Amino acid sequence: MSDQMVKTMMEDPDDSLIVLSGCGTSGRLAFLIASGFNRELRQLNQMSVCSYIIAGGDRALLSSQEAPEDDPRLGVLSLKKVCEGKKRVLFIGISCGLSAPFVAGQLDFCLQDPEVYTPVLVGFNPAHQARDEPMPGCTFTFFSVVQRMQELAKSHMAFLINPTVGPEAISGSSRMKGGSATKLLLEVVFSAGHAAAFSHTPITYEGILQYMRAYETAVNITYAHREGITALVESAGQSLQRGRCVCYLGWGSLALLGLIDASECNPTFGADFGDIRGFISGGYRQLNNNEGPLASLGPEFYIAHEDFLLLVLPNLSDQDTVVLIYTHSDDVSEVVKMACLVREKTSILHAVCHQTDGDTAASVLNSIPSFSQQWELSTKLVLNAVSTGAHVLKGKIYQNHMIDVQVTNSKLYHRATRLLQKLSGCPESRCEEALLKVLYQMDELSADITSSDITTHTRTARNRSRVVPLALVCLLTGCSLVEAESYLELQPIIREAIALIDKA
Ligand code: S6P
Repeated sequence: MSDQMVKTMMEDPDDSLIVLSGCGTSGRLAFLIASGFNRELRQLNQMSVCSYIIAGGDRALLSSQEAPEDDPRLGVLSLKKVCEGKKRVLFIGISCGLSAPFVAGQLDFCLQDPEVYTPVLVGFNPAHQARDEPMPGCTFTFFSVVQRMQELAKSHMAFLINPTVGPEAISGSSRMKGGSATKLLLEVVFSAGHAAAFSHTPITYEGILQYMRAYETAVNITYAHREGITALVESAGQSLQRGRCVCYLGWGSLALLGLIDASECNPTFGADFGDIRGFISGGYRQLNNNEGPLASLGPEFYIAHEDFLLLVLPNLSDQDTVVLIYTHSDDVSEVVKMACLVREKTSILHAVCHQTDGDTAASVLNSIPSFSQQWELSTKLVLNAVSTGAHVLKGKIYQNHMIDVQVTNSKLYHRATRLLQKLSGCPESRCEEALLKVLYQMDELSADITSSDITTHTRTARNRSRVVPLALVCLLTGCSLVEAESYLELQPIIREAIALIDKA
């Protein structure tokens, strides 16, 4: 049904708008999908009909901005702004865990004005597991919003797309399965709406199944390259273990997947922005984001190949890994030129290259989902494996959990506390206390600190690193914060650091 809505919107682009919105990786995928869809429409000389919203604005496309996720009012304000003057809005809120207050605020706003807004929620938790925690300044929770949507879904005034995709390979890392499922599902919905609006192809169950199967084939082909992916993960892991870097140099829309994967490493693994970096041929011109060039915000936002050549390449050594990401339809001579320049500095050079087997131009153009959508998914899977695998090798995963997670919003604060409980076996109150001691860098907590709210704690967390590993070492060994810091400095892998302390 939501694909029917997409069709209706496309037939009346002047008064209609499709808005995709999310936080963190869900917002980045909103950007990727909306941009891809608008590009397709432009190629058909049609008006763009899609907009994206990412919590924290465009800087969140490339860097970690976790705090705005907690703000439902900010979500509403940004939604009102993009929808000004529109008579019909299909709002697609993405929250893999059915948890982001930013998205809950937007959905609640849509539910209050059904004449204009049709809300769709995309996520991968069963509805009864939606977050039921009070949000600042709100009378509703994510869960209560989901309940209202379920009611309206009966009369097709709202839609809930929340298949269960199973647990993530690394607990909590919704960027992987959740992110891939978001891309796949929404592209299927959009492709079906698109085909119905422009080539009068009726939307059928079989048609949808066929789109899904094309993605299934893309996934199977990708994982058939096991050896290649393993070699890539090993090189990237070695580079990170040696304190060196991994650079993704991409062309076309595939480069976006590199930028996205790199940007996730900070909040997910506590990585430095220089550890894994993405660059895109054409820089911001190719990115075509709402707010335009962001390079003035600092080196984290230097994304063009020229920036790589000027600022990164001169310092590369034989221990850095470079990955070229392109398709046979990109300017391959440019790729070769880049490969030669990189080779002068490092021999660890890999390529993720996509092409069709014995294709004809027609099959490339007519495929639904398009080849570029399938290549994007395939690239996402490979790069997710590379960055996750490399961080596993670096010791950033402890018992299948992302242990060095940032504690910069309420979801992550609760996750960190639960993680400490699970891994240390200590009661919740002791774990939270250990977390706060690391955040405020003191062995005894003052009453001022213990009575502060989570927003204050998560704000303080912005300037801290290795918060959860330090708290865990303190809890498991009973050592002081200063001792834990010095052991983790000597041995960043928690298991080994604990063994060192036990031996001492
Ligand atoms: C990705 C990372 C975050 C989430 C963001 C939104 O691995 O965990 O950046 O993308 O917190 O999560 P959700 O559940 O609302 O999609």
